Amino acid sequence: AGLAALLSTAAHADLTGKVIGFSQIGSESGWRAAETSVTKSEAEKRGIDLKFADAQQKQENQIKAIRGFIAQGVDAILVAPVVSTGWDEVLGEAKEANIPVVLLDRGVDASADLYLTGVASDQVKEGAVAGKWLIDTVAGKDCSVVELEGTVGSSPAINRKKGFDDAVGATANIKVIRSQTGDFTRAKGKEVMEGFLKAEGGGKGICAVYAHNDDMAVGAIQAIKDAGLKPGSDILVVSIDGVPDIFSAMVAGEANATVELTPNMAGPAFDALDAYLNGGTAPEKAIITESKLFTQADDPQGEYDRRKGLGY
Ligand code: GZL
Repeated sequence: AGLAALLSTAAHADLTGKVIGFSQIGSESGWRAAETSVTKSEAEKRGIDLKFADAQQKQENQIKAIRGFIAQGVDAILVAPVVSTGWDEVLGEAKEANIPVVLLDRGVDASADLYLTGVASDQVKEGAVAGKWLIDTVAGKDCSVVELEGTVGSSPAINRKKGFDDAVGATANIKVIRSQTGDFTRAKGKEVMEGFLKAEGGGKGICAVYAHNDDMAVGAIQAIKDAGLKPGSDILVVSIDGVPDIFSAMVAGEANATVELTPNMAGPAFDALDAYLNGGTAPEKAIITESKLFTQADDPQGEYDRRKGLGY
């Protein structure tokens, strides 16, 4: 038992004292806030000195932060890239400085040798799971859907749109009639949904709203109620993340389905860095996290209780 304990502390000790920079997008959603708090606690557990930088959703702030980490000579850098393009130069600078970079929860259109690995969900699959849920739920009936897209140019917005649109596009009865970005925020999601409702005769013609994250869905739910309609029944609500507030909406019958996204991307990232920095093991280029569908039939109150306090 002594040896095992020794080994396990040794394993954990491997990142003790390491200085790791984290360029976080911002705090645009409940999920993002949870990712930040989980990353901080995972770093704490491993004795990592985490340098945290919040970019307020601006790529130029992320690039500045990454350059600051390089100048500090950190041991590694975590980046949640707000959009997928424009990273080659700064990632090249990190590579030049021999500092491994791990991407969290979003991808980049840059050559794979510019980062050690990425930890993210299969975002196309998330959209497809949401699409399949709607196909099964409307069961052949005609259904006009409005879509609240994530941040323009972000990998989740591109991929979740592809997954959902391809799935429902294969049916004859489900049609996406309007699609617009709500930038992953509640406020924008509400505002855009208000526009959709006005444009569609008060919403009578709308059968469902698909939101690329729960926060925009929660905003849309408010807009639907303000328009005198019942979210969850007059207009079905399906989204992605699995944050506590979507489960409380399900309890109230105001949301129907969500595809869960773990906020713990940092755990696998730190494990990959541990193996790389201390054992020279290069990880898989992509570490894919699970996507699980939850509906009103899946104990939403219990799911809410389980997630409350997890940093959301
Ligand atoms: C997806 C992640 C998204 C979340 C949103 O991996 O990047 O960003 O789904 C967040 O809540 O804004």
